[in-house]
Amino acid sequence: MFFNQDWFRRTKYFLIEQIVWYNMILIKLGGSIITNKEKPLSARKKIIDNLAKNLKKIKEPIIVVHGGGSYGHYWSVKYDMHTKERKYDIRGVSIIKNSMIELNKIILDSLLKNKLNPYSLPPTDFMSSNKPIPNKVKEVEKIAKSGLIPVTYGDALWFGQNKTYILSGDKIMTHFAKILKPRLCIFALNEDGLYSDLKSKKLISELKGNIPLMSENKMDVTGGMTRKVEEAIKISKMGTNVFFVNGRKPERIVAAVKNREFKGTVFRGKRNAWRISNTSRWKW
Ligand code: IP8
Repeated sequence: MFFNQDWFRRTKYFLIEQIVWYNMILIKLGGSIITNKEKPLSARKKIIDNLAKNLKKIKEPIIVVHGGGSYGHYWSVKYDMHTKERKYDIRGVSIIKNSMIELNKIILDSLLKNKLNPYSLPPTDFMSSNKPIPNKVKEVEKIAKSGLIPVTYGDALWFGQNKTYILSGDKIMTHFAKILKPRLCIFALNEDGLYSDLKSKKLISELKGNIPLMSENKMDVTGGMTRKVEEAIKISKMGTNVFFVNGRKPERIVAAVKNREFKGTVFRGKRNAWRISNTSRWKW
């Protein structure tokens, strides 16, 4: 008999594995999409609202991480604070932290307005010096599965021994991906994805091999696009697919989540590679 006890047992474990494995989605809202980096302390409220409206269409647990944009980065540049742990000006640390709370509040208000249930989580809730606390990160997953949307962000953090540092939201994505093994990671950018050539804006639909040169932004203390690509590569090597999509077209985020065709760049996770080659649903 094909449908014997062993078949049911194996199918049960396969399904459990799928549920445990493909548990949730990590979404990073880049600082350059949620704020205007040319203008200090300016949030793009319409874009944030539009992102929130589209996040509402996702029927899976999600965790949102957002960047600093013209809030955190603006003050980090002013106080010359960077990702390397040092004895920075404590006034700067306070002001950077405060500005990130302000930006976080704008994101939370927008999610609430769009009938989502955000749960603000400053990174101090799951970081100790520059390391994630695995048990705390696992709690974040439980919060997401309860229907709340954990919302965390890049921040100025205490390192220890009177040192502080800037933790990038991109780095948080990697910490979370390593511990939580999400179904996929999405970075919402102010661009369609990664370009092979900045002038012609030729989009790379799938990143394999060489990494293209990227322009540096002096307003960005955490490394801008270069950092994002580095983290995306790390995450995809852990086996999770990573998508770069344009946050101005948030329907692309929804399409990516729902396995529909979308415009963007994919960093294919090794774990998923065999699935992709065996299905025609993935169209990039
Ligand atoms: O924009 C940086 O986070 P990122 C946060 O995700 C601060 O790199 C405080 C500059």
